[in-house]
Amino acid sequence: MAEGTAKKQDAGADTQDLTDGFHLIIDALKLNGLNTIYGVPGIPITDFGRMAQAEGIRVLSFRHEQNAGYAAAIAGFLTKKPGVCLTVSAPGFLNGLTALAHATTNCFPMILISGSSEREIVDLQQGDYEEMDQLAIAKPLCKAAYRVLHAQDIGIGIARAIRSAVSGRPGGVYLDLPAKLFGQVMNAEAGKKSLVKVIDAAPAQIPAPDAIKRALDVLKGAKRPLIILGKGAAYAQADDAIRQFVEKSGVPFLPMSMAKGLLPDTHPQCAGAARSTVLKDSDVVMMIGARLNWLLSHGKGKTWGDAPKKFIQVDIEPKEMDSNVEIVAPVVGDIGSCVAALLNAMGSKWGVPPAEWTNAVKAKREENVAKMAPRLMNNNVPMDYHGALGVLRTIVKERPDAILVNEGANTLDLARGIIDMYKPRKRLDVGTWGIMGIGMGQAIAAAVETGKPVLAVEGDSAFGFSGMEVETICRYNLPVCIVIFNNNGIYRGTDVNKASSDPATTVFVVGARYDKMMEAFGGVGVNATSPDELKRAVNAAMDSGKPTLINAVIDPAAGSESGRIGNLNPQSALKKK
Ligand code: ADP
Ligand code: TPW
Ligand code: MG
Repeated sequence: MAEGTAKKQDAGADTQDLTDGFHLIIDALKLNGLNTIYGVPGIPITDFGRMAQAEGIRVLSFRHEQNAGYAAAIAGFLTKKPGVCLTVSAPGFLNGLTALAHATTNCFPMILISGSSEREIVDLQQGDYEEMDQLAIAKPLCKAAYRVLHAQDIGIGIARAIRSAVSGRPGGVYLDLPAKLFGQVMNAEAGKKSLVKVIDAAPAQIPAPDAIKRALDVLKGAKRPLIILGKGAAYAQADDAIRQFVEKSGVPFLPMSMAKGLLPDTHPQCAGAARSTVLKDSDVVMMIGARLNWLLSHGKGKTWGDAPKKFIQVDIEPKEMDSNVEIVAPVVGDIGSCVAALLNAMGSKWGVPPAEWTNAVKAKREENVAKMAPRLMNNNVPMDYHGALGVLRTIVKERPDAILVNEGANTLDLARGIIDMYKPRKRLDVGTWGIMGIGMGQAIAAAVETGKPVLAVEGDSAFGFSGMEVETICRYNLPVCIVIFNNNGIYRGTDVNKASSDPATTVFVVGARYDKMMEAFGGVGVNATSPDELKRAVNAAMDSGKPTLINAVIDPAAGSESGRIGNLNPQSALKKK
């Protein structure tokens, strides 16, 4: 009997090998190398999860679909294969939908598979169990949405979902599987034939030679060039070519948050510590897998200074060009192919940028690094952000293979600036939307997909959005060390409500002990009040690989409103008037 098939006795004497929707979905996923599912069980997908596990798929059960979805999204970023999230109908689907929208926004390939109720009842709005027209709701939030009604279409449905997620600009795909589909039976042989192994799911997109020449001409003419590497460049897994290109060009580079480590932050050309200078003073900027969105002030305004600028953009999405400012040299293609073509066309006589510029960038960078150094070595109790992050910075330097997950406001902005990264795709964070709540989902997927130890540096508020997943981390015994920067609240723990006895909207229970949460599930909990205690606890956790949560007590007055983006608060516009 073929794998994944059920033998059924006909009423007559002859027997026929049959398969069903359950097994066809499992076989289709496995055939395409999708061997991990992140989800939450329930009607109508409980048995599917059990069967998938029995058939060798790793099925990780979460406590909330949103966290499973964030896990799937980041699995997509890390592996270039769609991360799969599995949910029940209506409420489970909606819980997973935030993560699907997040994946689409961040250009991560992901497939949200949700069970759904009876089509006939949903469409007549007759009030089925968890009734909802999920396909219609998912559509505006993802790249593509499909529904499979018949077992013989499962192979095609999953193939379409995979292609849509990973080809071109990657993103989220919704796959709607009505309850009835799972139990549909069909001939096993015909079922096997109906499955599709997707060939070349993300075909190379070769840039036009003219576009390459135009880009290099602009770059060559620059007096003060800058390369900005974004998370699309990290996603592309063209690490060697990118490094060669940057080094051969001699151009200072600025990594966006999740592109840190593509080249080490300590690389002589890294301009991370001279960010405002290079954005303001550069005359030609080449973006590789980075968008000119709010994170880069849309390519204009004070951040970019008065000097006229020319932009070169390397991206797989043609519509991205000119989205915010004019792009004088668009290079459309996949980053691996584009960077290879650039390298090739540079030839052997490529000159480096004027020393006046590269020396100015270097001087600014050294000045800023020197200014920061003493603050990172402070031993204040209670700890401030710099004292605590100084310790974590050294730990990451000593353990460059570890994956850093990071969310919060001050906890995010300061950690991003202070903790140097040394290898590609080791820094995972809040992404394009600045989402709180990605932490535990990302930590779990990072551990599962890479097998490397994970250090999650979390604001106390940020952690709260996905905190219950510490049970998941303990249940699967994952090598995750969570450090909570506990400043008693959002941005600061010092706000006072003068109008009533209710606490202010941004403060939490004073002196909370998040470490006890971890102990409740058999993990290691530590309360750390000094940089020394923090260092010892993190090192012990990283050495042992035991699930650990460290409650790092941070001075509640140390942070600032909204971290580095306080200027985006509407109130700050009023104050300026
Ligand atoms: P960051 O937030 O790091 O600045 P963004 O998410 O804004 O990065 O931009 C990533 C860009 O990378 C997107 O415009 C996306 O189309 C592009 N991209 C993603 N993968 C590839 C790839 N393989 N080749 C080319 N471009 C890619
Ligand atoms: C899904 C708004 C941005 S940052 C933040 C919130 C609630 C928490 C900051 O406090 P934290 O960090 O984590 O304790 P720190 O070090 O400054 O004290 N809901 C979502 N996403 C966002 N971004 C918010 C709310 C927000
Ligand atoms: Mg906080």
